[in-house]
Amino acid sequence: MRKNIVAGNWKMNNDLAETQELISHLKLQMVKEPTAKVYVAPSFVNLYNTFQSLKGTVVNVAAQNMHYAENGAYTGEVSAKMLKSIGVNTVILGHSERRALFNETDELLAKKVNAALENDMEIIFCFGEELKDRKSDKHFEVVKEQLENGLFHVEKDAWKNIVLAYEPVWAIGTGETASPEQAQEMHKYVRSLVTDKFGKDIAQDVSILYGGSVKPNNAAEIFEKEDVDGGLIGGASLKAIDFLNIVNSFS
Ligand code: G2H
Repeated sequence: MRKNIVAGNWKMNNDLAETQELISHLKLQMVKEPTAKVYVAPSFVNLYNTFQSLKGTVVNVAAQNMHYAENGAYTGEVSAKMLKSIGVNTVILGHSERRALFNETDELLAKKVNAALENDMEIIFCFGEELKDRKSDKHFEVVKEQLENGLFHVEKDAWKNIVLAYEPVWAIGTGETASPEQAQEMHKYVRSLVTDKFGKDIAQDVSILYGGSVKPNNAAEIFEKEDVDGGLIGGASLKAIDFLNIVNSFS
């Protein structure tokens, strides 16, 4: 049975004091047994203190990115080894902002995927089409290509460490959400791609999250769709009450 997952992607938000405040609200208000596995992904600066503060709670901590090399002359970058050394075992890879603003290609992402798996890390792998792709009816094609080029080279065994996150770029931070039907349609398609390449068992077990303007008032109708197993939440994860409402949106 695949897991329900809700992950808060804090992006480049929250300084130290704001991070500590958000964590203290999360700790106070989080239920003991949420119906989803919960993650938060702070900036690198706040990863260690967030991990330490949330130790022993149900909230897991993920990094928003990492480099593929183990160490070396890569100014400004952070490796899997560094993340693991502070206890962080999960990384978000391929977020559309990394793809669009930092020129991350499928080929680069394939290297990052390999590095994460070599270090036995869990990956939340993001993909999704831009508005022009959807308008020209190329959204399935684009998503297929992103998955085939960035992720589908992995061994079957790697899938126990992989979570997928469909994030249509046109719905990110725009207030515009894909309809539950649009999300379901794409998630079902993605599961069929995983079935074709890796078999039914793996496809049925992999959690596929939806991301893009998920809010407390639309989470439930999206999460109730058969192939939607939770969400990657940006803006609404910055307020504990909103995030927790989303975490509790599973029926
Ligand atoms: C998509 C999402 C979180 P938001 O980027 O990854 O952000 O919920 O603000 O659209």
